[in-house]
Amino acid sequence: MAKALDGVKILDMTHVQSGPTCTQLLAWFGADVLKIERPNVGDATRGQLRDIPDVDSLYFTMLNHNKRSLTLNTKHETGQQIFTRLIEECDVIVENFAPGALDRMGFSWERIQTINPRIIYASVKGFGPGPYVDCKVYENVAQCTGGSASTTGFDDGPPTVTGAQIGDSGTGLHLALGIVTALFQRETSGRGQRVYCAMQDSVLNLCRVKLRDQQRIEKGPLKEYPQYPNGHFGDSVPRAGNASGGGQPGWVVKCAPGGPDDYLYVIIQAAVWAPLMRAIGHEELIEDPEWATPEARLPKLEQAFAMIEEWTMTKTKFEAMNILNPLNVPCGPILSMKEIAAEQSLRETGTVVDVEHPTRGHYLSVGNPIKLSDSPSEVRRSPLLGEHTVEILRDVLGYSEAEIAAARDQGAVGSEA
Ligand code: CAO
Repeated sequence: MAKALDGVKILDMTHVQSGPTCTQLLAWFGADVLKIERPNVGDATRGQLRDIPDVDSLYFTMLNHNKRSLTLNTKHETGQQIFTRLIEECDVIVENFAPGALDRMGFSWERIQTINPRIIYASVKGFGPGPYVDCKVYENVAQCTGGSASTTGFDDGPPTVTGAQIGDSGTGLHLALGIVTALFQRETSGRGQRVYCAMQDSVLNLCRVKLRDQQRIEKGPLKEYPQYPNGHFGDSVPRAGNASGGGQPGWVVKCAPGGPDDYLYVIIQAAVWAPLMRAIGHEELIEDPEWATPEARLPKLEQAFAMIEEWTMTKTKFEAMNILNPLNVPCGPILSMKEIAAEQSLRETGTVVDVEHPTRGHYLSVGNPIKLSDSPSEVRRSPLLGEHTVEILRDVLGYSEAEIAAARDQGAVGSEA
């Protein structure tokens, strides 16, 4: 079956996590992603956090599915000629180097546009224009500067980073949308354009509700925060522990048998107050004016969740969920990564996939979380370093065997393959 991005060629200059997340998604939608890596070196993540000696790490394999790898020294003269030919052939160039790296290679946006006016040039950087524009940035720096860390954790603890890679993968997702949008606009304009996503901006976009709360706090206390009514509010959004970010109060409650992930997240949605109270054995509170309305409950949320917890501690998180779900109580178990890896329904939808790799054997990965009915995603293993160098030079650029051998002898392309 045809794929949504069949025929789109991506010149992939990305490394580590943010850029590769973006190009992997485009590859899953059918784009031909040509990953350019430094000869003999490759993406640094190939060697990071290795679990098997001399084998591409899971860090790399899980972010580079469905791509082809070409090793090319873009600072070498012949390498630059090849790179120029690739710019001519491709629809999109994506990079997430430190600021200015591509310019230092001699490829400014102006030059890239001259080589191919239809190309879309997409970048991830730590910051947008401003005082920090030249800074290198990794995940947690973005979480800290984008407003996530200051609003995550508990009131009496330090700012906390989250396990979700909202700076890296989150920005990669934003960038992918920018690229597809630019491809769409090119249909009418005939021109490429620059797409730029700053990690700080992407994290802030995901922290939108906290900027909402910053403006609310100036008008009075945030009543749904655990600090209300007895705690202290300063002049900026405090950390809210596990409180729900929306208009309905939620919290994490302990379940049996009390292991580190034996918890259930429960939301006391106004509409289900009565069945929830009936389920936990507190029918007397259903009509009690001290408890019956969301406003009456607001100052007593800690007590409300303590009552719910008394009940959940007598059940496993799944037993509690099985009772509450039919009552329409919004709730969800805290799932450990071990449980997620074993979850059959995620395997069936292709969200968790088992991938075969020639040097590492089988491993689990996250498949495409975006499901299109007319563009199925199959997950193909990540490429070995330089695995497709010859194939790309020959089939995409039309190089002869002699030209390929010459480029290899000069060190412009790698000799891994
Ligand atoms: N041939 C020749 N040189 C190459 C090359 C190739 N194929 N590929 C990369 N290089 C060069 C670059 O041109 C750069 O050289 P200069 O320093 O001379 O310009 C050099 O390799 C290293 O690039 P870098 O500075 O991007 O790499 P780093 O490891 O020092 O920094 C990172 C890593 C992530 C901090 C930085 O790239 C960055 O800030 N990126 C933007 C933000 C970002 O994406 N962060 C997310 C990281 S996790 O997803």
